[in-house]
Amino acid sequence: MDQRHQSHHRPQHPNSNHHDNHQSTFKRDMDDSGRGHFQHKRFRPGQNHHPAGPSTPPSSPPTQSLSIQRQLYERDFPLYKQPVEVGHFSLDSERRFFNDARQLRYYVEPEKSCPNFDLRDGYRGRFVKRDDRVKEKLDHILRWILANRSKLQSKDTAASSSPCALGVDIVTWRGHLTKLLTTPYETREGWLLAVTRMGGTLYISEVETEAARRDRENRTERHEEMMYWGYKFEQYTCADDAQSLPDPGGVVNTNEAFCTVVQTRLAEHRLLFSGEVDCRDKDPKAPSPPANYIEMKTSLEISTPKQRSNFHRFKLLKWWAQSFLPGVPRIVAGFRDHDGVVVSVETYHISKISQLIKNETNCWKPTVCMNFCCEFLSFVKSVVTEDDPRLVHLFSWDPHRDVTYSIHRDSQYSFLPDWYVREMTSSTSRETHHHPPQT
Ligand code: 0WD
Ligand code: CA
Repeated sequence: MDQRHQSHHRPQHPNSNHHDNHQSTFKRDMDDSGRGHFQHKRFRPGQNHHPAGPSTPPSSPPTQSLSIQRQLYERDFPLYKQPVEVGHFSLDSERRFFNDARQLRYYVEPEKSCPNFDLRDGYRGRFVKRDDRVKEKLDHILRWILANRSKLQSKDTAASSSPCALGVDIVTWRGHLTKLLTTPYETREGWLLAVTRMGGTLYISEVETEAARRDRENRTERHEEMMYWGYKFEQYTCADDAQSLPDPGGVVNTNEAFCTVVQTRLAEHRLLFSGEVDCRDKDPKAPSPPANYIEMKTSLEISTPKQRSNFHRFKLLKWWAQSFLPGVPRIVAGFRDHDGVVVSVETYHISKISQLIKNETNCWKPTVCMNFCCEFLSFVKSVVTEDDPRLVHLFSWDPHRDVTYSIHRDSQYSFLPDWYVREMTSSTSRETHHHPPQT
């Protein structure tokens, strides 16, 4: 049973944020007082985890959308705790999961500032491309959670008395959070995020939009090749261990990945997420993870003031958001020409990026990104109150629109695998003497 909510009504009261289980579709007039924003002052996340009961007056309709207007998020930077690495995992050349760091590589600084790396080399004969039609959803993270639950829970019992099984509010990929951070500035690509609550934790997993699927299926040969260039740059600059050198003659296999799992807090939201890490500083005296990690990027060389401005306004926003989230402090960027030859290499320190863009007119602001993400998570918490691994609230956003959602039970969107639900529910009841969810 699918149900779409399209109303743009604003919250009148913090407890009004229940979702409706009737078949009807709401259509209400715009409420000017709310100005399309999920009202921060009227809403106390954390006190709002339960759906409003039948006593809710009919004049308090549920909140059904969230505005992305930037000016609504221009306030103080929210609390964002220093991310702590709680674990990591590796995916091998056949995309098999290992609960270890076997795929972690070591950064080797290029000998020259103009290294002339040919990023096209090997595209035809030494490239194994991951099958991107396969949707892995949160599966690798869930495997990591099952293999490391004791770590997570012991940490939590010490820190709080939360009744939720994992001791975190949100589990997701770093890449999904990056999309949220950049949403107030995104004008081209919308997103779909599926959310399920289980054991008090919200799991957020992306669903490919129709537009993204079309783009993926209709990529030009040039675009396909350019997607390879980023991985080839990593091969020129990363070695398998701290003592060895990169091997540009080897095979590039994009199944391989090393992922960090970090825990942090954004205002009241306790986050657990994983992100792919390209390599680490090879100095054994380097700080501990994630402070020793390095993100590798490639970009077209900058030749005009217009290009520089676009780089600052659009590309640095995405680069900043992606690395800021897990606390990766440095980006090494290879600037290439149109033929895929790297003509210069530059290091960007994440902590200095906001200074770098300050003189740019019409530029993005880190505080807007973080406040929007925080509000979105509060919105999700207020909407997704029912604990059910087969229930999905699908949050949907298109450029120049508000965030809305629809509800799906036992649908194609359900994403928590049976092996995970089974394991989590059985050991929850064993350890905390709660009854297993009635599903
Ligand atoms: O199935 C899906 N819808 C997705 C799966 C979407 C995004 C990611 N993933 C999975 C993959 O398992 C991948 O190993 O997430 C992992 C990476 O997660 P992330 O770190 O949260 O993703 P993101 O920050 O968007 O990307 C980090 C890197 C990329 O580096 P660049 O420098 O291009 O940003 O992960 C790679 C890519 O190298 N990457 C992917 N690898 C496999 N599948 C994918 C993908 N769909 N997207 C980016
Ligand atoms: Ca990268």
